[in-house]
Amino acid sequence: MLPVDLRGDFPILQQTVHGKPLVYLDNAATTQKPVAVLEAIAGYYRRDNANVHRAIHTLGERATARFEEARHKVAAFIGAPSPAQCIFVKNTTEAINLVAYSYKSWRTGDEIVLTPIEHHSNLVPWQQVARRFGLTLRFMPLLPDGHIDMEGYKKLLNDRTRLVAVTHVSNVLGTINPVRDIVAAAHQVGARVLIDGAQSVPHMPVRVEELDCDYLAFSGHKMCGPTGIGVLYGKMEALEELEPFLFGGEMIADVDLYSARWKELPWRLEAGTPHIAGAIGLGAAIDYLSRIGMAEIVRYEKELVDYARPRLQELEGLEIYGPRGERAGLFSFNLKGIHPHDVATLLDQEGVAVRAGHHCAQPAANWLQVPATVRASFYFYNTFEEIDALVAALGKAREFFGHVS
Ligand code: C6P
Repeated sequence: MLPVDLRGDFPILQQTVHGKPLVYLDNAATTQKPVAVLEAIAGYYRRDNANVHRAIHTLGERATARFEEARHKVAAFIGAPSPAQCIFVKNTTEAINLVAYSYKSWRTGDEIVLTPIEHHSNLVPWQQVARRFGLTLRFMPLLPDGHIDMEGYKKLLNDRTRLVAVTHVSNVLGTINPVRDIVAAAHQVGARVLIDGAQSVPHMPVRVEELDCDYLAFSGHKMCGPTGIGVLYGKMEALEELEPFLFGGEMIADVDLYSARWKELPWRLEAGTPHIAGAIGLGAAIDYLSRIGMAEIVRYEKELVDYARPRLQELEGLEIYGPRGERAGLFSFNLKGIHPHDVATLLDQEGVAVRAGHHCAQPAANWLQVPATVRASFYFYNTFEEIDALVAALGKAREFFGHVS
């Protein structure tokens, strides 16, 4: 258990759905927001709302200070040496696209190494640049449980490998990839490494200097922050390799009629008015998570996984995908003979919110050789009772479709 009951911090969790207490198990899609985050956003709009980095007046100075303070919090949270290395973007998707479109030194024949189960956000941008610049995509082999075959991965690396882009935690299988080893091997051939941290940064301590990654992308909304704000971290030299692809206000140092010079990092890569309230909300979310402690969150989510696994396994006809051992706080599964969308609809009738589909990772479903799965994903505010409710609702779904043992 967590040492304190945090449920009261989340007003949204105090409701019923179809007459049943809401059991929110769709945290990999997005997480709920504590009062501290809601108040930080409202407080900014009530007291400090102004544009940043331009106004001389008091509100402008306050807004700028709070926005940049949020950047400091982000940097401290992931152990970035400098806040200048943390670029505010919309989300993980934009962070990855920013690297894909801004990287200025692609050479025809360069290779990008991925896993075959990446989220579309860490696949499609690379397909696009590969097409445009004549690059080749290579895919790491996986072991039957979804872990990366590290020997097979290392064999793919060569002097043409320009970038390795890999998810830290799979949003479909819950596998936790050995990113530090992946980075070390890639660096031996001089390749850069981008870590998709969408499903790791919210759930475990992630320290960029320990991982030694060149880029890290993550989203605020998956870690108790608001939607519309995310982060691209980069090593200074890796960010210097990015040529802005959005031009306009905020990113400009000086302009004449025919040319312009950019500001320094991080603003060079943040054209236009940023999501100020979003950054402040993300800062409040980071404060909130830090008060609980990321080590505590990872420990408690492991308890939830250990509690859920045998109970799910006991359900006849339920097949769980992904690793048998350590996994992140999510389970993708199918109930034999029942379409995942039907399962999710029936669970919703019981107040249980899960996701069904390919989870924006269609190649992962192909790899599993299923069209779709049901996914229950946990966060620190979930309880053992909620897992019982999930298991009971799955039992009902099975009975409803006539699969009683
Ligand atoms: N996965 C899910 O339900 P955005 O949408 O940009 O905040 O995050 C994209 C993304 C990138 N990588 C991984 C590993 C992800 O899981 C996600 C988002 C959600 O699985 C929504 S599709």
